[in-house]
Amino acid sequence: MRASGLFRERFGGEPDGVWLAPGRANLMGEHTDYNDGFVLPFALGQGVTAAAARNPGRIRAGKRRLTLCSRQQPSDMIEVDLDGLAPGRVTGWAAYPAGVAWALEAAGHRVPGACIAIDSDVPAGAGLSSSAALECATALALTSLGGLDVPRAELVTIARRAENEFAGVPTGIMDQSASLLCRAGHALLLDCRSLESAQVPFDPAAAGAGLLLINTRARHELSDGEYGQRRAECEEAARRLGIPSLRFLTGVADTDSLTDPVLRRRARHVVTDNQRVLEVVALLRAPPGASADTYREIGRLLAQAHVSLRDDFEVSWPEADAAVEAAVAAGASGARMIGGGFGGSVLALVPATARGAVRDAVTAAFARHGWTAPEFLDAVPSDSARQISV
Ligand code: GAF
Repeated sequence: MRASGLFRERFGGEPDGVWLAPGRANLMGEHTDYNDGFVLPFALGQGVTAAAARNPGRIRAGKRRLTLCSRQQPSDMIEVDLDGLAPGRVTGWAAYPAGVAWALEAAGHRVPGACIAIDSDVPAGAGLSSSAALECATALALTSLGGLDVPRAELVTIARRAENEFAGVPTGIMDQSASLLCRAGHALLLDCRSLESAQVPFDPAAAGAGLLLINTRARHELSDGEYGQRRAECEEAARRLGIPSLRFLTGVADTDSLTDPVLRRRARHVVTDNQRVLEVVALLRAPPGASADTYREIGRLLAQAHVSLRDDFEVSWPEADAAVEAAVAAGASGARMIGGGFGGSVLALVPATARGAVRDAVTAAFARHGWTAPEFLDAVPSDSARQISV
């Protein structure tokens, strides 16, 4: 409850409540969300915590304000006027919570002035959706403090709008959906076209396996242009194929008419990754329940997905390739880069008996390259955003 401690230190008094929103890992379906495709993320045990209180005492000159501080940015105390809030007015990390307030108001929900203290145990820049978690924790805090009854599905679109239009980062809808809709012991199958979702039982520990996240410490930024370029390439491929989005591809053969080899590779990744999502879901749902064999098959699909992201979508990076290779050589059933790419984390599916060997092998590979040692986190499919104390 370090956010409550920070609240007391910086604002004095007790928060009215503490809300937690998790980061996410994605089991399958990368760069498919903005192509109207399928994704299969799960929420992590790690998350962003917001300790918050309504602050009538801080309403000066009739203005409603958000006052924001963060344990990760200790020198900041940021004041945001809620009246007249507009994209571009707030930059840096505070753009995410301020953007949520803006998007809530744009959707017709009047946000109260509030003091919010933020803490996080999701490593930033590790491709684990710390930004979406910050948005979703803020969204729950502001709606609860304001007595606003906003359905989760609407909060997902509000948080995404904050990221796209206020913070100016052109993401899809996966990360906010994962943070707000996932359930412990499950992955979330989301159809990004219809926005229908389903909970898929996902409990590798019950079959003697585990999920290891390897933060390669190569930092990734979604705002640096490569992500937007991939989006644009996918849109161009769909336009040349005469379909509304790459979701409408039914198989690899449908990409043959693309004469541009780069666009053909991008489209091939999207169609095959959509298929892999559905294959993983079928494996997890097959009776009598997921076994060690199921997880070996899922591992095989993870390995295929990494090759597709590396060679067809070209979003992998050297540390991720080395981590995947070392993890699989040391006994992981499969591993792949997750998230937007160009930095961040690898997800490895590892039999419990091989966990130590995989960690050692990846650490040794990084040392051989002279790279900063990787960070390892256990990924346990966890619950979505919630209030954790009153
Ligand atoms: C990032 C984005 F935020 C998601 O919307 C998604 O596109 C992902 O990269 C790639 O699958 O996490």
